[in-house]
Amino acid sequence: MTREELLEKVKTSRPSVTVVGLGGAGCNIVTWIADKKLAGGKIIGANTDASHLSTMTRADKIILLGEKLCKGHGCGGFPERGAEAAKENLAEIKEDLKDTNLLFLVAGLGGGSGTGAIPVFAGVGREAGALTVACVTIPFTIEMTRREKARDAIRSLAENCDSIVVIDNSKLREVAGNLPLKDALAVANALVGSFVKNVTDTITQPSLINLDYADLRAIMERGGIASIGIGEGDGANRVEKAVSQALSTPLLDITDVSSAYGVLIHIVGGEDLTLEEVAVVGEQIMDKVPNTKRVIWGAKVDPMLTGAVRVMAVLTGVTCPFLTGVAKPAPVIPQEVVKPIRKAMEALAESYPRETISRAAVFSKEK
Ligand SMILES: Nc1nc2c(ncn2[C@@H]2O[C@H](COP(=O)(O)OP(=O)(O)OP(=O)(O)O)[C@@H](O)[C@H]2O)c(=O)[nH]1
Ligand SMILES: [Mg+2]
Repeated sequence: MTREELLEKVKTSRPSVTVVGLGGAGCNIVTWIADKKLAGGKIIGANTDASHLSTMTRADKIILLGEKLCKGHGCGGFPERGAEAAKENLAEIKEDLKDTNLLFLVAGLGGGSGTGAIPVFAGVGREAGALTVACVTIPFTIEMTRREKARDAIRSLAENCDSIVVIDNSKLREVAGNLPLKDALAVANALVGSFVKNVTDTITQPSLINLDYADLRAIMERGGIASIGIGEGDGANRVEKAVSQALSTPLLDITDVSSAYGVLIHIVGGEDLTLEEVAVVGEQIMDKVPNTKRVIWGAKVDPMLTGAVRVMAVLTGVTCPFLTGVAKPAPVIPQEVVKPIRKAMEALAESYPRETISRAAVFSKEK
């Protein structure tokens, strides 16, 4: 094979990534991703609410779901309507997803559009042979009935997705030292957004340490429920500190961290991040999550970050009390853990414009 042929091969073998934001929250999150420029991925916004969809000026494509059924007015918190609406656009959705290798479906569960449409999109993705990863938030405990709807939606997603990355908004608020609501939503959006962006960037762009599509598939294919944690560290042993924090404070309460099926670690550091620092991460994870079958990690340099490292850990194949209905008392998180996490979260929140959030349903039409 000549060098030119090889370069051509590299181009054509790059996995094609599609990110779909569904409903108000989903569209808000993918707008953040589009703002940060997603290298090597297509962004679609889909909603039954025409007015909210019209704000999605940076998406590669927008889909008004269920025009006949909802007339562009949203679906008022009814997931059955959201599902019906998405089915109205089935042919178009199939066409849009047909060549996708990796599909991210992003939504805030608990409303009508995102919650109802996400299993429909997942079914299409899986049928097309894409690695289908849902990234969802579950509503705050104050949104009681919405949490019930979210639980049902996750169960139905489990049948249609490879992995479902779940962030519990309430847990997020607690871990971050009880942030005000809007800040907590900003963090959730930036967190889900950076997960999608980091994974996409590392499999499509050269980084300090690359993940490839096959690695990701090994962890996320049929990975079930996944939980995310973040951590930040500086000074001596900064990578170790950040990884340990990220693994110990998942943003969805899980029954047992040590029994996760797979672990994906993503590290971002400044120009001073060294390969040696990152190379020890694998052993460290094996120590903390001893029953894990598969561990992968990627790292990238962000020139804006000096001295510190930021780590995101994704644990797949976990069980969580919220879904099984077996309640367990949440452990109290010590202050020394909350502080650096809060710092990382505030940095994330800063990257998210709050005015986008005020357009979401949570502030306007709770029943
Ligand atoms: N992370 C995040 N969650 C949000 C945001 N806005 C709302 N939520 C959460 O997501 C849930 C669903 O809200 P939306 O996404 O606005 O609902 P929708 O899918 O558009 O559904 P309908 O408006 O009923 O058609 C809410 O109950 C909140 O918990 C946001 O900007 N970010
Ligand atoms: Mg809406």
